[in-house]
Amino acid sequence: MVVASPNPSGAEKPEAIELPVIDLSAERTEVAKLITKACEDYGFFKVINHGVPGEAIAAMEEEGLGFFTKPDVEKQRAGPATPFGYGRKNIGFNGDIGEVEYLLLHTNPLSVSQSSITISDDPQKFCSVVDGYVRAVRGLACDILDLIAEGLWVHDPSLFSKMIRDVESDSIFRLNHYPPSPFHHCTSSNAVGFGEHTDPQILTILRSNDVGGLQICVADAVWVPVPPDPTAFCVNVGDVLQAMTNGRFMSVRHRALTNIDKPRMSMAYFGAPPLQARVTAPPELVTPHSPLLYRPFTWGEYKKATYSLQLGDSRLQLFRQ
Ligand code: GA4
Repeated sequence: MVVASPNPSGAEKPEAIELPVIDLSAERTEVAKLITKACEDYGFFKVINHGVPGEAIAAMEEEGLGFFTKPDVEKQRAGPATPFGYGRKNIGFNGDIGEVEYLLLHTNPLSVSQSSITISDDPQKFCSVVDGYVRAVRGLACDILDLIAEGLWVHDPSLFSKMIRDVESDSIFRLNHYPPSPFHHCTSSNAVGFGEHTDPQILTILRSNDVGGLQICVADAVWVPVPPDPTAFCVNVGDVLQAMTNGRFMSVRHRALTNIDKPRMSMAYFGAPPLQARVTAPPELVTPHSPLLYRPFTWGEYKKATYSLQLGDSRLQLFRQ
């Protein structure tokens, strides 16, 4: 079992932080400013009044729980994750492990319908629930990306959102289930469910049940818990957005720990460009004072690098110029 590395010795246990909470029903220009500031200062924020229907969330949660409570043999029929499908403990292809089981799906409807055959006894229902949820969170991600373009004064207001609206978008959807797991006596640490990493894509829209576990890494490697909030979505900047904002936004490291007594289930939508899309910062964000930080690359190239490395590796570094 992998246990959480403690914070630097002598440091007190960090208090949970309250991420910036952004009310999407507030005045647009103000919201754009707040989101941009949150992306610069934290790389993470929460949104409320997000417009994702409660029924779409509840139905997705029910499908997820329905799957994870199935007997092992049945779940294994949807695996192994290559990378899509059901996975357990193994993350990626380079030896990363964690106390987690998951379903990883491509959001393309054809792919969802193929995967659902082994996931659910009612594949059609499963597909329509995933489709409803993914449409709603994709809409939310696009709204946020348009607000970001506004907040950054980028000329093309849909510069970021058009990448995930594209029918060829390589966006994915993940359900993570962290079964309760015992406290590690020797180190007094919780087991690591999903090890530290940054998200490679543009933007992640995450929610969980009422059980904590998410931690984000703030300056000097201090891990700070983010309390669960099922009424909100937690949004974070991915590596591609860090590159496209020429390093103005940070794709922040985060991880998930398990709990001793309660199961955590999270659902994450990762908005990504099409494989052949070119990723680079627009000229407005490149100045003599902030020259282009990363060489232009395609999402396909970046994804290949991601899968050739381990979960915790700093892959964006390889693209520095
Ligand atoms: C982290 C973010 C997403 O969950 C994910 C993960 C992917 C996987 O589980 O297949 C990766 C990981 C994630 C980054 C490094 C590589 C790829 C596991 C791994 C070791 C689906 C993604 O896109 O990148």
